[in-house]
Parts: sequence; structure tokens; C-alpha cells
Amino acid sequence: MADVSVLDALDHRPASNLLGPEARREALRLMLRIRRFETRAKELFLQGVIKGTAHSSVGQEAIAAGACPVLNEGDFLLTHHRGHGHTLAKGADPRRMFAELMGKASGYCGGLGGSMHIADFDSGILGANGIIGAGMGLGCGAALAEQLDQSGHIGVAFFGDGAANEGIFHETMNLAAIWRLPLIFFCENNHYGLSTPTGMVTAGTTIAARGDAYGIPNDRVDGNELAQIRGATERAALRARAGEGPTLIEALTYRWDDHSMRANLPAYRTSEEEENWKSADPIIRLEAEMADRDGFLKRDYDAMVLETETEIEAAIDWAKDQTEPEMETALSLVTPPRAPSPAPPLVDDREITYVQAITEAFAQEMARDENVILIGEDIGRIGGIFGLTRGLYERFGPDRVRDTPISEGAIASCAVGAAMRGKRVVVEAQLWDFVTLMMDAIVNQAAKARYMLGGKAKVPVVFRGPQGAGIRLAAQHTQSLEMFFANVPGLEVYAPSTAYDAKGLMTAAIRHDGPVVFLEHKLLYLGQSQPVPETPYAIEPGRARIVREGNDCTVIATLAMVERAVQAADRLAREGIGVEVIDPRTIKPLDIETICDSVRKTNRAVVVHEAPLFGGFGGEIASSIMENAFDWLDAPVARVGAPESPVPYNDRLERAYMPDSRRIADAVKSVCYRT
Ligand SMILES: Cc1ncc(C[n+]2csc(CCOP(=O)(O)OP(=O)(O)O)c2C)c(N)n1
Ligand SMILES: [Mg+2]
Repeated sequence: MADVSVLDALDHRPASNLLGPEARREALRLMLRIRRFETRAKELFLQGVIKGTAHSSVGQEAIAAGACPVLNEGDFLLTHHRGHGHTLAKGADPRRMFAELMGKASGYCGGLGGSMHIADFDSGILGANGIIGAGMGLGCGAALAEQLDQSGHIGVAFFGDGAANEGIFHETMNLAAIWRLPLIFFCENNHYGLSTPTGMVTAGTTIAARGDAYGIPNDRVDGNELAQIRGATERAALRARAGEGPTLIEALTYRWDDHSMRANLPAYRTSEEEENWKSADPIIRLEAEMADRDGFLKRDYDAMVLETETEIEAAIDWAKDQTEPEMETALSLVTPPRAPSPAPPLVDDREITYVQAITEAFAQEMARDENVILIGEDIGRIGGIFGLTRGLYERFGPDRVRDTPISEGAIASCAVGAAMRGKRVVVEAQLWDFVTLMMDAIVNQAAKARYMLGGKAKVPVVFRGPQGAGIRLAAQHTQSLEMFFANVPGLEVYAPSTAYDAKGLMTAAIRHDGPVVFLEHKLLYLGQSQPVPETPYAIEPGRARIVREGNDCTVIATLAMVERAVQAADRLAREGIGVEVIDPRTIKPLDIETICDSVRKTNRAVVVHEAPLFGGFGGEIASSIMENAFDWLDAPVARVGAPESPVPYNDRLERAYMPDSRRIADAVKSVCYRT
């Protein structure tokens, strides 16, 4: 049977008849407000009152005024760097927007985000974005959350013509189509991406037509014509609310100002082109239509302009009076507070593997909280290629244990968007190396959302997967990338080496309100069963474990290196050298106290990790020991890691590449001045 669309039930009135006189008045008022906001923002930028940069949407006001009023209070929108119009149209207060542009504490992001990050979660504004195309990924996630909750809410993700050439556009169009997400992809085609003409860099007939490739209904409208925009958005919203999935709208428009307020670029547009577009001014057009159809008089228009100007001036005055944020408050927003968890239980007789321990944490947390969902490639029906999610699809169903297309960028951004709308999401990177395709979502979005959006965003996402070498998968399936993430404020990095820790830390990661990078290891997947209590428990991050006590040297090791450090310690014990092995368990937060307490006792330290030495975890630990326990050291801190080389495939070379107990023992002997 052919699909019947909700749109088939509509009588196809011309778009311009959908708006009545009152709606036109409201839209005109909104467009004037946006134009005045942008015009004054530019003046304030030139005066140095607004710093950094901001992007004017003058010329494009009809899109915000046409599309946003279609959204209900509970609906959401995501916008981009040129987003002032969208946020104003969704109900943002111009006072708090100006305050944000001026970097003030009462701005929407507490002065920590600026123009490109205006967000107001209470009004469904999930944020403007400084990364081209990012809103589409986050939008998919927010839409997924609404779909799972059966809330009936829908959303719009605005983006530019330039963003239509980002990979995330294609990945998310596919994702939204297959999952029938209640999302409107809204492309504001203003004919340029910064200085580059759209036609020069965009293949195919139109951006709208790209929807056809994904089976997404699409519309191409005059972006300076309010009624066309309203009509297209209403049709898209009807489809989304009826569960028919996404629509792609392309609206043709033009920005009057330069790319950004900061831009001072050589000319790339002709004045003739600029003048042509100015003659299609959406405000003048609407005013003319209202004069014609509604008897709207010049004096009504002038009165409305005056009202808008008064409102915007009052907003600017208010914003100027606000105070600036304090560093202490700002720092408190980087990571969310952690709910205290009871001390974890002692081990008993029950034994399960490292893999089973993680699966058990998933199952227990999913049973405890229906907002916990798992997404990733092949995690559902087959339970993941390493079996970490085995049995969960059968128990919790395909909605919560979600197989995805091979689209790491979209999966990871979708997770962040869903987390912003109330889900707790665990994302599997099938092999940890593939996380490089998730970097925008993790580093630019998840890590920064809470701080950059002024402390409002909760982003409970666990990005997890197996890193490390040892099973001959060659250089693109074996890297140890912990320091990529440890250097990003806003992320926590967990790295359990035992089944007990894996379960407790995964539980803690899922319960955490911020993003966690959860590193597993392929060799640990192959390990024997170990004692793990059946009862649910969380381990507090930032508490190192003393794996083995000793008095002569401290060895700090993570993941698969812990067992090798213990083997080295056993070997050295026979030679009369007592090694204390410490597993930090979480790289960030790091329990430097336990490490330094141990060094104060042993006076020597060796750090072992699988990643290459340069820029590695060892350097961080070594300098922390120097800063905190220099006076106790009897020898320089030594490091054991991989050589400056990709991981080799060849069996013998891979073994030689990875630190082993012999190399660890040699390093300990050298700091003990024993040969
Ligand atoms: C991923 C990414 N690449 C490049 C940039 C720099 N940049 C900011 S805006 C912009 C042009 C975007 O063009 P478009 O999507 O058409 O939006 P418009 O500025 O025309 O509204 C570029 C290249 C960025 N912010 N993010
Ligand atoms: Mg553009």
C-alpha cells in the first residue's frame, strides 16, 4: 500500500492565504525587532561594546519570522552562527541576548558563550553553534528523545548553504529518514558560505533536491517571502507531528551585511547583486502586502518601528548595566556536580569477565532508568562485535539498544542532542580509533556545552570503545588515544583494568550528568572471570587503586599495562625490589594524591602506558610528581611507552611495540640504580 501522508488531507490553499492579518502584523513586528537588534549589534561592535564577533542576519528576517512561530512552546530549535533571528523568534529576551553579546553574567550563557552560543533550554532553544552543520546532528538527537518519549514535540535545525556540504548533513539526513525523526532541516541559502559562492562549491541541481536521495520530502521557497516560508514550515511540521519524519526546506535569501561583524574581507560580491537583493527586502515586501490586503497604513508601520526601537534601546541599556562574570563561577561550571554514591561493595565469590561486567552495568542502569539508551554500530541484534551489549536488545528492545548506520559523526552528535533533551546515552565506537570521526560531537559539543551555555546543559553521554593493541589489527584499529581527551576541559576519562572496576566505573559514567570517555581494552576483553558483586554499584572517579604494595618504587599503570606491571613486580620481588603498583582507574579526574603519597614512601616512580611516550600520560604524571613530591625523589621519574611509530601489524613487531613486564622491570631497576 502506498504511504498516505497527512499532507494529502490538506486542501492545497496557496501559501499566502495561510496567514491572516494578525499573523502578518506579528511577523512584521518580529522582523523589525530582528533587524533593529542586528543593526544595533553591529554599531555596538564597531564601538567596542560587543567584542569577538557576531553574524548579522539582516536581509534574512523572513525565515525566522516565517518558520519559528510554527513551533509550539515544547518544541525545540537548533541554530547556527547567524542565529539571532531564530532565537528572538523562539522567544528569547533581547535584553539577555545583548547581555550575552556583551559578555555579561546575566546573558543567556552567563557571558561564557557569546553570540554563537545563545541557548535557552527553558524555551527549547538548544543553542546556536560555532561549528558549521553541528545543529543537524544535535537536532537528530533531540528529535530522537522526543520520539522515544512520544511527547509529540518536534524541532527545527537551521543551517546555511555552506553546511549542506558537510558530511554531517548527509549522515543526519540518512539517520533522520530511517528513524523518521520529527525534525525539520531548514537550509537558509544566502548564496554564500563566507566568501565562496554556493554554486561554485555545491553539486547537483539544488540543496532541496538532495532530500530526494534520502527519500526526504523537500521544498524550495523564496526566503524573503514570509508566506511561502510559513507554508513550507507548516507542512513540514504537520508531517513531523504525524510521525512521518523529516522534511528538508531550502529558502533562498541573501545577507545584506558582511559575513561577520569582524570581517574585513576583500570584495567578493558586486554592488549590483547587493542592490538587487536589497530591492527584495522581506520587510518592505511584507509591509506592501499588508498595505494592500489589510489596510496597514504608513503611520501604523512607523509606530511599529518606533516601538521596536524603544524596546531594543531599553534592552541595550539594561545589558550595559549588567555585571561581568567571575572566573570562580565560570570554573565551577566546567563539569557537573557529582551525586555522592555509597561505598562500593566488597567482592564476593561470584566471578564474571570484564566484558560481562560492563554488560551487567548497562543492564542494571537500563532497568533502573528508562532514559538510558545505547546506540552504535551492530550493538543491537548481534550484541556488538565484541559482545558488550549481548542480550540487551532482546531485553530492552530496538529503541533502547539501537543499531545505527555506519555514521560515527551523526551517532555521536545525535547522542549529545538526545542527552540535552533528557536521555542518558551510551555510544559505542566499534573500535576506539573510529572516535576520530566523532571528534566534533565529543570535543566541540559535549565537552563544552555545560560551560559554554552558561551551566544549563546536562550532557550525560558515555563515549566508549576498545582501544589498544595486542590482537594484530594494525595501525588504524589499535591506538591508545586517552590524551586526545584528557586535554579537553569538560571531559572525564575512565580506564578500568579489572572487571570490578569496569562495572563500577561504567555505572558511575552512566549516572554522571556530563560526558565521559570510557576506555576499554581488547586484551582485557580476553581476560578470565574475576570477582564482581552482582548488586549495582558505582565507583567514585578520581580514586586510584593500590594494586600491590611495595617500598622501593612506585609503578603507575593503566588498562592492559596494569597486569604487566604486576608481572614485573612479581619478577622484581624475587630480586629483592619491592614495587608498589598503582592503577589510577580514571585518568581524569586523576588521583594524584595517592600517587604522590606512594612516591613519598618509595622515592621512585615509573609510569607505564601503551601510547607513544611523546605527549603521553607519563609526561603528565611525571610533572605532577615533580610539582608535588620533588623533594622525596631519589631518581628521575621514568616512563615506559610505545615508540614513536604507528602500531605494526606483524605479530613479533606488535609484541615488541607494546611495553611488557621485562621493559617495565628494566625501568624500575634503572631508577633503583640496579642492573
Ligand atoms: C566546521 C566549520 N568550518 C568552518 C567554519 C568557519 N566558518 C564560519 S561561518 C562559515 C560560512 C558558513 O556558510 P553557511 O553555512 O552558508 O552560513 P552563512 O554564514 O552563509 O549564514 C565558515 C566557513 C566553522 N565555523 N566551522
Ligand atoms: Mg550561506
